[in-house]
Amino acid sequence: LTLFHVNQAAESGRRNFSKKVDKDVMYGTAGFREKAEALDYIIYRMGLLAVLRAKYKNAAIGLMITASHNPEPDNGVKLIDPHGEMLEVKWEKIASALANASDDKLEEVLDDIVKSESINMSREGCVFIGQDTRPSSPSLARAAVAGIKVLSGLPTDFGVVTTPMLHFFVTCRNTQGAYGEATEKGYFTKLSTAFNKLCASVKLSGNYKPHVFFDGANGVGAVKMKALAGYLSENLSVDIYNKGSGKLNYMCGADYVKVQQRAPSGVPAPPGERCVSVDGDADRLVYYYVDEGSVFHMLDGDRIATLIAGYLMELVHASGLAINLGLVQTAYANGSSTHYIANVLKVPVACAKTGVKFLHEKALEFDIGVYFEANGHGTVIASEKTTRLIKDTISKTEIPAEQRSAAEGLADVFGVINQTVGDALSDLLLVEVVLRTKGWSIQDWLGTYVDLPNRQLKVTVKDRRVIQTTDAERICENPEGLQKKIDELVAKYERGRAFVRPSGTEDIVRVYAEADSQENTDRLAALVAQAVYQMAGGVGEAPTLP
Ligand code: G16
Repeated sequence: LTLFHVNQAAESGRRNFSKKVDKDVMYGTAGFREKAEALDYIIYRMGLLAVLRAKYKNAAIGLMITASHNPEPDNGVKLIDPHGEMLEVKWEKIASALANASDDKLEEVLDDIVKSESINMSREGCVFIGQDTRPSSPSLARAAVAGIKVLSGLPTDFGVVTTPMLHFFVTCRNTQGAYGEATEKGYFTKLSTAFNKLCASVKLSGNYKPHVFFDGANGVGAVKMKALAGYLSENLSVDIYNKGSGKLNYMCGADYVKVQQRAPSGVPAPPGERCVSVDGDADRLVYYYVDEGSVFHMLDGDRIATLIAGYLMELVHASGLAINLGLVQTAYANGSSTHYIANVLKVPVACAKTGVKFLHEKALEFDIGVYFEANGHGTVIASEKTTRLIKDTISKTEIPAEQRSAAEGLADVFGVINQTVGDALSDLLLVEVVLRTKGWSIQDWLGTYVDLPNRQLKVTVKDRRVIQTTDAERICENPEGLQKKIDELVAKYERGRAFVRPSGTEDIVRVYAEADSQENTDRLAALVAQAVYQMAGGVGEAPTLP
C-alpha cells in the first residue's frame, strides 16, 4: 500500500507539478518563501509532507499558504505542528530535502521519509489548509490539496484565514475542543467573550477612548477584523482602511510602518488618534499616531510587550500567586525597552534569535512567558501548571476577594490571548484591555520610556548564507573581520549598537543600528551596510551614506 501511494504521489508530481527551479530552497523561519510562480511543486510536495507528518504524529497538521509581509507577487507555505507550534526542526530539514529532490528521485525521498520515521501509513492524515488573499493563493491551495489527496490524506480547506486562525484551528482540533471550537465562529467567540467580559469589569476612565483606526494592509486582516468587530459591541469601535482594493502590503501594513517609520497611506486618521497596522497574514501588529505637528510616533512590538508584561505583573502580584513571569525579545529590541523592562518593570528579560519558534521555546522557560519581536510579532504563553494554579485559585473560597479577582483577571486575559502563535487581532484586543484598564491614551502609553533612534537597512549580497551569527544574532562570526569592523564603527557613537543577519524570508542581509540621535543612527547603519557590502560580496548598487 505504501509503495503504491508513494509511486502515485511521485508520478502525479512529475505529471502535474514538475520541479521548475534548479536552485536549492530552504525551509526557513517562516517556511518556504519564493516568487509565486516557482511554488506549485513545492506546495504539492508540502501537501505530501503534511500527510506524512499527520500520520507520524497521529494528529491534524496545518498548512498555511502565505508570504505574510512580503510583496504581493511572492507567496509561501509553512506547516503547523499539532499544538499550533512551528514545524519541528528535524522535519524542516526533511521538508527542504523533499522540496529540493529532482522529479526522478521523488519516490526514493518519500520512501526514505516513511521508513526512517517509521510512519504508520494506515493512520488518518488530517491536514487543515488556509490561505491569505494573494491572487496566487487559490491555485497553490489546489496544489496542496492534490498532494494531500494522492497520499489518501484528509484535507479540510478553511479558505482565506489569518495565519494565527489556522494555528488556533489546529490546536482546537488536536485538543478535542478543549482550546476552543475549530471554526471561525469558535475563534471570534472565544476571543470576544473574554474581551467583552474584561471590558465589562472596567469602567471607561481617564484618557482612554474605545476606538481605533485599523490599517488592514489590503489583506486578510481587514476581512477578519470586520467580522470580529461585529462581536465587540460598544466595547471597541474599529474604522477599517486598506481593505483590499490596493496592493497587499504596498505602502501600508505593519512591516512598512515599522521599517519605514512612517504612517501607511490610506488611513485618514486625525492627529493624535490611536492607529494600528497589521501585516499581510495578520500575525503582527504595531500601533502608531501622528501628532499635531505631523510627527509620526510608533509603538512597536517592544512597546506592546512592555505594556502587556507590566499589566500581567500587576495581576500576578495582586493574585499573590508564585508565578515567575519573563519576557523574551530579539536583538532588534530597542535598548531603551530592555532597560525599562529589566529596571523599571523588574521583569526578567531573555534574548532569542529572530523567528517565532526560537522566542516561543525561550518563553516556555517561564511560568508565564511574554514574547515579542520588535516588528510586532508575539504573544503570551502560560505553562500547564500555571493555568491549573490560576483555575484552582479561582475556585477557592477562603482567599481574599482581591486575590481571587486578580486570578480571575488572569484567566480572562488568557481567554483573549491566542497562545498558539503571535496574532494581530488577539494582541489588539489585549492591548485595548490594558489601555482601558489604565485609562491611557496612546500618548500616555508612549510616555512610559523614550525609544533610542533606530534604523533598519537591507543589503543585497551574492549569497546571504556567508553571513553567520552567534549569541542570538548579536555577533557576526563570518565573514572574518566583519564583526571587528562593526565594533569599531559602533564605538564611535554614543549609545551605539549594531548587528547584521541574513533574512530568513527575503534574499537579503538585514542591518540594524541604534544610537543617541537619528542622524548618528542613520550614519552608523549606512556605514555598517557598506561594510557588509564590501566584506560579504555585495551586488548591485553599493549603499550610500545619508
Ligand atoms: C517572519 C517570521 C518572523 C520574522 C520575520 C522577518 O514573519 O515569522 O519571526 O521576524 O519573518 O524575518 P527575517 O528578518 O528573517 O526576514 P512574517 O510576518 O513575515 O511571517
